[in-house]
Order: sequence, then C-alpha cells, then structure tokens
Amino acid sequence: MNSSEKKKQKEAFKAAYINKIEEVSGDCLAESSVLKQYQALAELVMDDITTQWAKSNTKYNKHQNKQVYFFSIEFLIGRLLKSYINNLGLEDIVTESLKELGLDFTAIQEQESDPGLGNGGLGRLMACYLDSSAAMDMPAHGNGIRYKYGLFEQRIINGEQVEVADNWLRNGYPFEIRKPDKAVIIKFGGTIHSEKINGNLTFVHENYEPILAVPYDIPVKGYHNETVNSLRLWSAETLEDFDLPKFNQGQFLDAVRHKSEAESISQILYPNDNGFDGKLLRLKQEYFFVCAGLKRIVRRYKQFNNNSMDGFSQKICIHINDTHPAMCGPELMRILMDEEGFGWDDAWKMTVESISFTNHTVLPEALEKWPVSMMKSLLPRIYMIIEEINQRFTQEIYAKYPHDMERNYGLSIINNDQIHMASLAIVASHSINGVAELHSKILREETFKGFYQVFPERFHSVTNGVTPRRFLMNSNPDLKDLLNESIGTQWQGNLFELKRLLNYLNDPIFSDKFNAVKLSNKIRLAEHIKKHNNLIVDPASVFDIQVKRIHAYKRQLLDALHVLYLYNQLKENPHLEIAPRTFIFAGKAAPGYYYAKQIIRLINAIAKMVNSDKTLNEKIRVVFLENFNVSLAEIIYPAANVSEQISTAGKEASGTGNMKFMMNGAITLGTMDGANIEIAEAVGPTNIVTFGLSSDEVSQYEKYGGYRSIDIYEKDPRIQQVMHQLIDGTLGFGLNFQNIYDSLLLHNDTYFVLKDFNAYVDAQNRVDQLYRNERTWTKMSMTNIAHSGMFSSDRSILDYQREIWKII
Ligand code: NBX
Repeated sequence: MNSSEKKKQKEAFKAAYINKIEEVSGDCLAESSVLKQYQALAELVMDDITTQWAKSNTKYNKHQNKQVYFFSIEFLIGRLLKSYINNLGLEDIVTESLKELGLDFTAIQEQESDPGLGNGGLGRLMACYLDSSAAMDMPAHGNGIRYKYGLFEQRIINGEQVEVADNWLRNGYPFEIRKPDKAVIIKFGGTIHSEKINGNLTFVHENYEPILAVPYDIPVKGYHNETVNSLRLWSAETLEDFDLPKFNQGQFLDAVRHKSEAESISQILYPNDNGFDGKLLRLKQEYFFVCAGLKRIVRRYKQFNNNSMDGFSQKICIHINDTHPAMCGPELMRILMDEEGFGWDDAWKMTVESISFTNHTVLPEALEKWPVSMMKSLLPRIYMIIEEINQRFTQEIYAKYPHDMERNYGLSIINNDQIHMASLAIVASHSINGVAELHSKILREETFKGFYQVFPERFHSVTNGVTPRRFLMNSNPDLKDLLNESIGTQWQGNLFELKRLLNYLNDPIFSDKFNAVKLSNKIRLAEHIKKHNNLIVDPASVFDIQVKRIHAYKRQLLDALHVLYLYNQLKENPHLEIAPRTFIFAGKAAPGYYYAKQIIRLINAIAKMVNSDKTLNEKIRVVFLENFNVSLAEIIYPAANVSEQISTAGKEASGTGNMKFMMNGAITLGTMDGANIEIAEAVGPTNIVTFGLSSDEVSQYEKYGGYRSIDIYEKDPRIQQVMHQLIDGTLGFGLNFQNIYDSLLLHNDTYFVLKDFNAYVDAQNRVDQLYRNERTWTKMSMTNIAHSGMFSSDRSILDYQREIWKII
C-alpha cells in the first residue's frame, strides 16, 4: 500500500470510527468514555468480520468441504480485539488512526474482558487450534458452553488466594451473536419405553425436563485470509421465562426455581484442572453441549445434503477434547437410530468413523467415572445405549481373546457400577491420541495398554502446539519487527522459517538489538509488577518464571524450596557471586485444593521474607503475580529468561507454556517430561538445561518402591534446613507449613521433590553460569526461537489433518 492509499484508508477509518462512537454512546469523541471507545472499535471490527463470515459459511455450505468440530468443555480464547485487527491486516491503520485521534489504544484494549472459559492447557489448546485452523483455511469449528461466570478471578490477600466471581459479561460481549432461531431442546431425566410405531420398535422419552440450549456464535478469523470459522457456545435457558401454570397457582417460588435450575447448567465453569469431582451438574453440562452441538451439526448436514445422512462420516469429524464430551458416541448413536432410523450396525460404523479423541492427562484422579445410577436417572436413553455399546464390545473381545479374561475384564466400559468415560471414548472413536511423544507412549504402554492391544491402529500421537500469532507476533511486536527486518517475513506463514535466525548467531549488531527487545519486554513486566505488587524489580536481573496452574505434580514447591535454599546461601555468604535473579510465579489453585493453596501461601511468605531482607543486596527477589490469565500471560512470556518446566517426569502430558516461553527466547529449565523432551531434541542439549528423574525411573519407584524421602533428608543438611524453615516460624509469626512438610517426609514425597532437589540445585547453578556469559546466553536464546517452528499449532493442525481427520 502506498502512502496516499494508506492516508485515504486512515481517513475513512477515522470517519467510520467517530460515527460509531456517536452511535454507541450518544456522545461525541471528545466526551466518550474509554469503555465506549472500546465498544465502538469492537463493533466496527465486527462489521468487517461478519461480512467475511457470511461468505465463508456460504462457501462451506456450497462446497460441502469436510468439516471438523472440536467438542470441548473449555475454550480459553483470551481477548479478541487485537487479534481480529491484526488478522484483518488493519494493525497499522488502526494503531496510527487512534494515535492521530489522540486516543490510547492500550487503554482501549484493556477495556475488553478476558473470557476465562477454561482452566488451563486443555482449554487454551482449543483456542490455539481454532486460530491455526482458520489461519490455514481449514473449516474447523468449536462447540462448547457459554459460561455466565468463567474461571474465578484470583486475589491475593495477606498472602492467600481469595476467589472472586468472574462476571465477564458485565458490559456485554461485542464478539458474539445470539442465535435464538437455532436454539434446540435438551431432555433430562424422565422415563423411556419402547413402542411399535408403524411396525418399528421406537423408544419414547416421557416426563423429561426440557431445557432450551441457545447458541452464541463467535467468529474465528483467519490470519490475512478470507476464512472465518465459528466458535459456538451454548447457553441454557428455560423454555418460557415463567412457568405460567405454576405461577397462576401461586407457586411463584417453584416457577422461579425452575428457571434458575435450568440456567444453572451454563452458570459456571468448574474450576478443577486435572481433577474429577463427579457432580451431577457437571454431567448435565457435558450432555448439554454434546446434545445441542450434534443436533445442529446433523441438521445442517441434512439441510445441504438433500435431507439425507449419506456420506456423513466422510464429511464430518467430531473431535472430542478429553472425555468431557465422550457422550458424543452414545448421543450420535441415539440420533442415528432413534431419529434417523438407522440400525445399530450402520449407526455404529458412522459413529466410530466420525469421532476422534484426544487425551490430555494420565493423572488417575482426573479420569472421569460416572456412577451408573446417576447416568441412568439423568440420561436414561444414553445409559441404555452405553450399556449396549459395552455389551457388544465385551462380547466381541471375549470371543476374540478367550484366554485373556483378566485383561478383557479391565476393558469393560462399565465396571463397579461406574462408567469409565475414557474407555467409552476409545471404543467409540477411530482415533485416540496423546499430546506429546512421551505421553502417547505412556498411553500405549500403561494407561490404555489393554485397549492398545485390541486396537493398535487407533493410537496416534500429535504433539501440541501454540499459535505464533497470539504468543509471538501480537504479544512481542518488537521481536516480530526485528525478525522481519533481519530474516524477512516468510516465518509469519511458516514458523519453520525461523531457522534463518541461526545465520545471525554470531552477528553482534543483531545480538544487541535482540537483547534490547528482551530488555524492553522485561521493563514492561517490571512496570506491571511495580503497579500490582508495589515492588521494584531490576530488569537486568534474570527473570526466572514459573506460571501455570498450581498443582503438586507441577512442583512449584521444588522452585520455592530452591529459592529458600538460595536465600540461606546468601545469608551465610552475602558476597556469593550470582547473577541477580527475580523469581516470578503466577497461577490459580482450584478453590477446593487445600495443598495447592498452601503452596501459594508458601511462595508469598518466602517473597515477603526475601524482599524485605536488606542484607541480600537485592540479589534475589520473589514475586507472585495475582490472577494469571491469557492477558497476563501475554505480558509474561516475552519477558522471560528462564522457563521453569519442572513437573515430575511422566506427569505433565505435554505442557504448552514451555512452547510459548521458547518462542519468545526463554531457556527451558526442565525435567524430561511432556513436550520438554521434544524441545530438548529440537534445540540440542547445549540450549536447554535438564535435570532429574526420568519417567521410567519415576514409574519404577511407583511400581516397586525403593524411594524413601526420609533417607534423602537425613543425608542432606541443606534440605534439613529448608524443611525446618517450613515449620519453625522463619516464614512469619504463626505461619506453619506442616502439611507441606508432612507431604514430603511423612507421606514419602509422592512427586519426588526431595529426590530431584539436588539435581535441580545443580541445574540452577548451570543456569546462573550460562547467564553470566552474555554471548552464550544470547545465542541459546536465539537458537530456541529458531527451532520453535515445530511448536506452532499450525504444525499440530497439519498433523491432525494428515493422521487423524484424513483431510490431506
Ligand atoms: O492439557 C493439560 C495437560 O496437563 C497439559 O500437559 C497439556 O499440555 C494440556 C493440553 O494438551 N490438561 C488439562 O489442562 N486438563 C484439564 O484441564 C482437565 C480439566 C478437568 C478435568 C480433567 C482435565 N476433569
């Protein structure tokens, strides 16, 4: 675009924007609030997008391309305004125009609420996959729940987590379109009886409670292309706002209760990451979005296919994100048999051909098992179908493997009066995949070993990826510009092109610019810390960061104990030569997870002690940042030097934060777990710092014993010192971390924190040495970015297309 064209475009944009502000606020620009400025900009952007959206949909309807639908109980999409603007290619026009109008674009963007419709990795992965699918012109859509309240907001008060409801819809949400004409009815409870209708055996569902599912669609705009896909989120409503007959009888409360019970289904996101809590309302949520989503998909398919279901499984991929949508199997069977008139065998073939399943965790406490009694009373027809799926499946394997009774028994979907949702998902899918090589291997060899023996061809592995648009280009614009001016812009279309950066490893001018970018990102984070924690941190210090959900297996405790150890070292020897370090933590604990909340308290107690100790010469600082969410993450990753990825080996399925850090030039300090292993392979052993037990060693100890944490404790005075400090009042008057202490010694340290402690301290020393050699560190950092192509979600989506959905 030449400069006069650009000028024209800017003028047109400004005129339209001023108009829009008047329209949404009734005020002129000068009088308008920042909220109204944001709302006007959002509407203007939506106007552009909806035009493209309609075109995309028409194209999809006409050409009947194969469509993928991601069914997920979480979509952690983050703020969308900037992402839309950049994907539309309007970045410069908007930025410059707003500046010329004297407006603060950053403040405007901060008006947008960050929809917390997910807990962590699983939900964020879906958002990255939607972004990549649209960027690659692939028809893939999301199907989930429009929670009225997303994941709680976290406040830290007196060092402890306090949860506050996340009312993200307070000011409305400009990027969704409510489609009441596409609402569907979901039936809960009631009874089933069979009847012969026109000579056919038909199942009749009676006395059920009907709930209305109303879709809200959010456009998913591709990067610099014409594709706009859809994220459809379902909201639960009563059929009538008031149940009039009851109201007339004077049962006012009953009528209103019915309303709130119905609406409770999409009221709130369950805040457990990697944990199953078996609540009836959760089961309702799961069926709610599965049933609503499938209904619309089938309806649309028939509408554009001469009212026929022919070819359905060749054209439709139902991809289920973990087991929460596993009822897609029995629900699709129900639709095909009870509504479309197929017999069992044909319906089953279509179902298995359509469905594929990704597993995200091997932690036993996260595996979903629903009591038969609950399923039977809430979803009687679905239960009948699950029973029959199980009966046919077990018969088949008993006939095929008559000598393997014990293994066969373990494969039963229904066991001990519980329905094992992972087993259901495997039996009803043609593909099961893990999210990193190691994780997929553990699925094959341990978690789903029996199923792997029966269906080896169903097992796949697709390593996770993250979107470079959000996590590099939009959140680290200075790095983007530097890359563009050095290696050209091809990397924006194919992240593997970042390899070209390797040509600059020994270029001192480039290195200086590269370090200047990192420093300015660190200054931005330091400002955030000053504002929110009222603490001054030195941007020249090493920013050593662990941000993720707080969970015992992720071992924030190991990080914290090392800080305590380093503090002790510095107290003993204030002249200890180390590069000054700022240890930064952030993450939410599930509200009912006491241990994780204690870890937050511990980190804050250590922070308080360390930050107020003047004798340390500011060599170390500790920060716990409140309310980790996608927006905060976007400020954090670009500012990191060290990426802490220290889970007990074998427990973190993949991790995706590790990739976001790497893409922004942080060095991974990690165990050989999840995708860390593939990061290590990509960058080579000299560009990562690894330590600790391997997953094989962990599983040997778990199976055969042989680890006694007390032995380690008794041999190591450094460990004794930090352990005592947990309970002797060092960390503050009355502050006692007895239960953390007990978990490590009395309960034999389930996650091998003490076992890996020594190796971790050594690894941290290596990090310190490496950082103090600036040239070495800069090269390592650049090398990490150069090899991050493999961790783009564009690559993951291509793998899914090739291996699982068979699109290319
Ligand atoms: O999924 C996460 C894994 O822990 C990460 O290693 C992985 O990178 C990420 C994406 O594949 N799993 C996860 O976030 N699980 C859950 O959020 C979860 C939530 C509720 C539940 C079970 C699992 N009942």
